[in-house]
Amino acid sequence: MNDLRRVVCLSGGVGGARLLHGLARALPADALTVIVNTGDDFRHWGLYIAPDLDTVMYTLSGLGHEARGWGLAEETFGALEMVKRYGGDDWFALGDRDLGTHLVRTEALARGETLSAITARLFERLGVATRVLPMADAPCRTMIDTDSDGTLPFQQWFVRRRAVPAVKRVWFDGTRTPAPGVIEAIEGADLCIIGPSNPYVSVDPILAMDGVRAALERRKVVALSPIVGGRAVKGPLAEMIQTLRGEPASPGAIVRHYEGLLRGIFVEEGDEPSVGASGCAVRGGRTVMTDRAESLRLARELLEFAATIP
Ligand code: FO1
Repeated sequence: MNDLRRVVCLSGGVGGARLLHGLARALPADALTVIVNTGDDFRHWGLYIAPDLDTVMYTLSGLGHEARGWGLAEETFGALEMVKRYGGDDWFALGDRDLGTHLVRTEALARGETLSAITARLFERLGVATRVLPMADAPCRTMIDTDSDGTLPFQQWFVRRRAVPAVKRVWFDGTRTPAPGVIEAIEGADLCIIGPSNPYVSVDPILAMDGVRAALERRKVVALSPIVGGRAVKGPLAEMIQTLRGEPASPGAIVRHYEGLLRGIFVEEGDEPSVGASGCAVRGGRTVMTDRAESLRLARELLEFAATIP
């Protein structure tokens, strides 16, 4: 583990960010590069919102709301109350302090600064040393074809409709050009980690960028399972696996979803048999991150496991 100089982690929001908090502490300061899903990004109240980047930023800076996983710990919702009184859109809860992030980012984008440059600046201002890259500078929106509600942009499906409409298909609308540094980071990595994020809506958008999957195929890639005992740690993943793959949710289904990409998967103790004879190494342990000490313990165990894989 100690000779790991360059580690890349692909991450969505809450679950991925919790692992990152541990990885950032388990690894030397300059060893970790994070590539974050921006398929969730959207415009709301005229502002550019990047939920997964912000979840990662607030978590790594220690400012995040630990139990909820997204947004800031010390937060009020006065602006949201006023929007509600005016009859505006109140289904997406932007906090008063969180609004500061969106105002600065939206203004910088309007001035022509790139999302990756803004991201680097905001993380630095919050004292985060980890290198964090958005998957792309231009928009690529995750779209959800549903049985009951037609096609919905991700946040409309996930937050507004509470992920209730059954998913028929997930697709990506927009750029296929990765942000500067994404491919180079993967190509230079000793180890690539896929965080415990939803493969369909958090990791696949990153894999859809030109050259990302091909670059990963040439590296050692390990994942932390987002499925524990047949259920998703958070969100609608178990139902999605059942409807989109026609099999029960399990770490084995995650391995098969990534189609040969994974050299190893770290799963909840007892879930090992689901992976079967896939050629993918398996290690069991405790995978649910209840607090920051658990994130660090799990990050260390994941790195130790990865070191055993040739
Ligand atoms: N998730 C919710 O379920 N409801 C919300 O009102 C909500 C607001 C919100 C505001 C800022 C932000 O950065 C994230 C927010 N999230 C909210 C989380 C977010 O939409 C999702 O968890 C991710 O997009 C999925 O990774």
